[in-house]
Amino acid sequence: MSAEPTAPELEGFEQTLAHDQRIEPRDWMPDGYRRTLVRQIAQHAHSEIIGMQPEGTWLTTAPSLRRKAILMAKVQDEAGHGIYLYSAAETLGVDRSDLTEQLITLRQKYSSIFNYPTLSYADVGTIGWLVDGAAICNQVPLCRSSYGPYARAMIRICKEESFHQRQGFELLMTMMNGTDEQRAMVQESVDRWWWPSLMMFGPPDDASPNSARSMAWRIKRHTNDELRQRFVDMTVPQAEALGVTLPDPDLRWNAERGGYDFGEPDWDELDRVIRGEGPCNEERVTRRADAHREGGWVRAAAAAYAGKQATSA
Ligand code: FAQ
Repeated sequence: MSAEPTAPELEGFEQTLAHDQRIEPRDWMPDGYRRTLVRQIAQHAHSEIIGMQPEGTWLTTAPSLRRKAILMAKVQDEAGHGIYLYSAAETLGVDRSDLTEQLITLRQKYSSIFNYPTLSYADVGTIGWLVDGAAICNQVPLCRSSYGPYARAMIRICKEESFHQRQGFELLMTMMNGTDEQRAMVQESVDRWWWPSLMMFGPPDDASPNSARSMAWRIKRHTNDELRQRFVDMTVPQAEALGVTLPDPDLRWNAERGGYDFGEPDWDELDRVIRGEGPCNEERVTRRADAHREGGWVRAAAAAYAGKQATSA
């Protein structure tokens, strides 16, 4: 773990990357690589946990038992994703409780997307379709990330996210086949979530300070703009199948480059949301901090039980 590598250590690290093999927790790694991974994995874990809140709002008012059970399962899956990711981060020598402390004291970030409100039940479908859809686009390449525990966590997460995306699409399709009022709810919801979904991929490449280093280390496999383009290309035909319009007058097929041209997201808005000035930032972090405090007795009881087991073994 030394910051000053010996020549064979550095050579070993670089060879592993060059052969597209995985770096494992026991392997030597540069401090910068470790720090970048902790930053990204912690942010990702926090996003999964905070990401339970927007949809969680609809658990008590889902329109049927079936919809409620589906939503409950999805929200629980997000908790599981957070836990796999905190475990992956812990293999890098950090502690989950410290990471949580950094989140609730605003020293670590989480995805901008979860700072928008869920105003109608259609938002549950739109989050599944667009937000989980964007998450899949971003995360499938992370299954080949150079750090073993992160890449392995992503495999299971992606399988579940892909199921989430389908349930969102199915929910929206059901509503689109319903009444005029339901169709209007879906369209209104898609209009609100489209641009924030594009912002999930991060700032444009020329304003992304971490991308080049993370790509060289093979933590990230594609740039923010490449993944955003992939998402748009994947989503436009799905929007057509649903019968909704995407709120972008500049969206059109570009036959020459075999992809859709699209308008520029409002990058000032992304900056504001990341700075903590989005519509729900305060509410989300306060709720997370309250839940952490109120759950203190559960952690204490679990630790006492584990201690008892260890002494009686
Ligand atoms: N929101 O230099 P870059 C999900 C920050 S999980 C907030 O481009 P990087 C599942 C960035 O951290 C969604 N902050 O950074 C689900 C950096 O700040 P720092 C989460 C953002 O790391 C679905 C600064 O801006 N997914 O949705 C955002 O190379 C439904 C400069 O940016 C992941 O975390 C943003 N959108 O690329 C759950 C995937 N974008 O740290 C519930 C893994 C950028 O230097 C319901 N993460 N920033 O202070 C990644 O792929 C990358 O970290 C990026 C950003 C692409 C997010």
